[in-house]
Amino acid sequence: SCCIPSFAQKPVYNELEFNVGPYELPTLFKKEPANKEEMRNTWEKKRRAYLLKLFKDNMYGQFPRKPKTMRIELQHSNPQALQGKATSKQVRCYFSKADSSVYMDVIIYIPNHLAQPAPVFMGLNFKGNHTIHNDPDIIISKRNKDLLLLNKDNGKTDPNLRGTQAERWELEHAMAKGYAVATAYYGDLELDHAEGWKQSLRSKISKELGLKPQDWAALSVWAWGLSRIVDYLETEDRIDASRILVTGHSRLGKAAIWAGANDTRIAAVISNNSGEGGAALSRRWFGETIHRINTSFPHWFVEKYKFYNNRPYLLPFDQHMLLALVAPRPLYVASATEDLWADPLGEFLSAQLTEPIYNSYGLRGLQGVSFPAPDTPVGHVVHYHRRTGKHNILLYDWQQYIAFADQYVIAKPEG
Ligand code: GTR
Repeated sequence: SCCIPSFAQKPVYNELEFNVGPYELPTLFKKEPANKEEMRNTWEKKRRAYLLKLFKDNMYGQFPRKPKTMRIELQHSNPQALQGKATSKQVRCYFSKADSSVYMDVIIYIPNHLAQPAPVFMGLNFKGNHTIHNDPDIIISKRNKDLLLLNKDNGKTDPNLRGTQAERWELEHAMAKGYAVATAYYGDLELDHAEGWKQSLRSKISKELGLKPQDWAALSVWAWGLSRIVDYLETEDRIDASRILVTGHSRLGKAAIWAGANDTRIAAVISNNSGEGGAALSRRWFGETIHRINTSFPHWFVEKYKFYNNRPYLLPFDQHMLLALVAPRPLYVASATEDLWADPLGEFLSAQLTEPIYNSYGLRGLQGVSFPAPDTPVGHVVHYHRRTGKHNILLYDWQQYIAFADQYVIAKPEG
C-alpha cells in the first residue's frame, strides 16, 4: 500500500539515521481510554494479559510455571567471603526429579553489615559463575567447559580463568551500598547456539511443564531461569524478596525484561544495552534488525518470529509495549554511545512511550525529557542513560542502577 515502507529493500543492518524512514507504531490500547482510571482498569483487567500473550505467541514463546519437583540444595557457603564483607552461598536448583542433569547453579553474595534483609540485584552471567569474581570458593561451571569442547563459544570462553568478568559485576561496590547480588550461568539453562536446546532443559523438561520444546525459545528459557532464582531468593531469610531487581546486559538484558514482564514478584527491571528484541523499537530500522537477529540467533525466538523478518510493520506490538508490561514497577533502560548496534535512540524512545501506563498509576517516567547527552541519567520511575563508550556493563552503569534502586525501590516515593 502507499504507506507501508518496503522493508524488503532495506539493509539487514543500518547505522544511518537517514535510512530509518517513517514508521508507525501500534498504540498501547486499541481504543484510547477516556481517562486514567479507565486506562489503569483496562490495562490490569485485559490489555496487559493480552499483550503478554501476543509476545509469547509471536516472539519469545511460552513462559511455563515452576516445576512441581524443583528442589534446592546448598553446595557451599562462606560467612566471611570478600574479606569478611559478605556471606556467599552456592545452591544447585534441580528442576526435575527424574533427571538430575537438569539444574542451575546459583551464587549469591549478601552484605554482612546489614541489620535487615538485603535488597538484591539478580541477573544471569555469560561465562560461568567463577568468572564474576576471583573468589577461589566459586565452583567452576562444568557446562561452560561443554561449550568450549563443542567449539560453539566463538573463542569467548575460558573455563580456567576466574574473575574475567569481574568488571561487569562490581561485587564489592554492591556490597558496600547494601545490595546482595545473585547470579547463575545462562548456559546452565540453555547453551547459546542453534542446537543448544537439544541438551538443555527445553528438551528435557518441556513435557513435564506441559509444552513441546519448540513452544518456547532460548530467551524464554533464560528468563524462566531468572524466575527460578526468584523462587530460591524467596527462601533466603537474609534477602528482602519484595526488593528483587532484575538486571542483564545485552541478550541477558532481553531475558531480564522478559522475566520482569512475566513475573511480577520482580520489583524492578534494569535493561543494560538490550537492543533489538529487548528495549529497542523493532520498527525503527536502526542497528540490528529482526531479520538480522533471527539469522544470527535462530534459537532465541520462536519460529513464528521469523515471519516478521522483513515485515516488522505486521507485528501486533512493538518493544515499548514489552517495557510497559513492567509498569508500574521501576524501569531503567540504558545504552552506550558507541553501541549503535543496540540503537540507543530506539531504546530511549521505547522507554519513553511507556509513559501513559505509568501516568495511569500516578507515576512519572520520562515525560517531557529529550534524548539526553552522554552520561546524564534522566527520568523518574522510568530512567534512562547513555554511557560514554562501548557495548558493556561497567561501574558507571552499576552506580546509576544503585542510586536508582535507593530512590525508587528502597524509598519507594511517588512519581
Ligand atoms: C549480539 C547480538 C545482540 C546482543 C549481543 C550480546 O551479537 O546481535 O542482539 O544480544 O550480541 O548479547 O552481547
